[in-house]
Amino acid sequence: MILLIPLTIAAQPYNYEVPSDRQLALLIIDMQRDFLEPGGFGSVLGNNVSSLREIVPAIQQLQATFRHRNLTVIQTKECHHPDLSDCPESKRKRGRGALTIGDRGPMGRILIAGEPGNDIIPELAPTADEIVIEKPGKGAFYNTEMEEVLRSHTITHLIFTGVTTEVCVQATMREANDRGYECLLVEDGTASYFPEFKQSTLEMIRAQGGIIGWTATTAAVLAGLGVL
Ligand code: C5J
Repeated sequence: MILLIPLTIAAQPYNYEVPSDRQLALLIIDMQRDFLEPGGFGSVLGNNVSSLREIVPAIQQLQATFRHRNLTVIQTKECHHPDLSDCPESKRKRGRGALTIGDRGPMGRILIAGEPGNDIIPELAPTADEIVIEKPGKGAFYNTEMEEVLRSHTITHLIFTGVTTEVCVQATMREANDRGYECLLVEDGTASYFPEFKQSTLEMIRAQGGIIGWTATTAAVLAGLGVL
């Protein structure tokens, strides 16, 4: 018999209730070298990538807790096929930097699946049995198996972490919300190259009674899971 453990997480704009921990998944969005290390996609777009590392310890704590409780952890990677058949020309042209998607940089071809720079950072590397969804878009539902994966694991509640807050994290959270998932964004588990965009995103999500979902700190999520 599987024990159903309900959870309550202290969140904004009000408590986040999960009927059973088995319905909960941790989503780690795009914690890839391409976004966190010099020479990757984030830096060729002109961003200072160093500040994004600040969220790594918080995500590590959540990842370890979910693993320990045998709860679902899903990572995503933004990437394209080597022949770029899944990359719209409009996306390649955007940014107008010296290098673009598919070009060779110091960590291999930028944003291409299988290249060293496209890997998840070693601190958060998935185990062999964890789910990693490769996505060609900003949202993780577009052109991926995300919905089938969530359904097959009977997941209804999603805890969001990763980068960048206002691009891939927010896009995925909005896609999930429209599909009926109950979404919570971890305030200190997400980062942007633009701190003010992160702050605005947190406020947008939880405004109007939680129009897109909830936000909470890592400590509150861990307390809800009975860890702290
Ligand atoms: C971006 C992402 N910022 N993972 N991707 O292009 O947010």
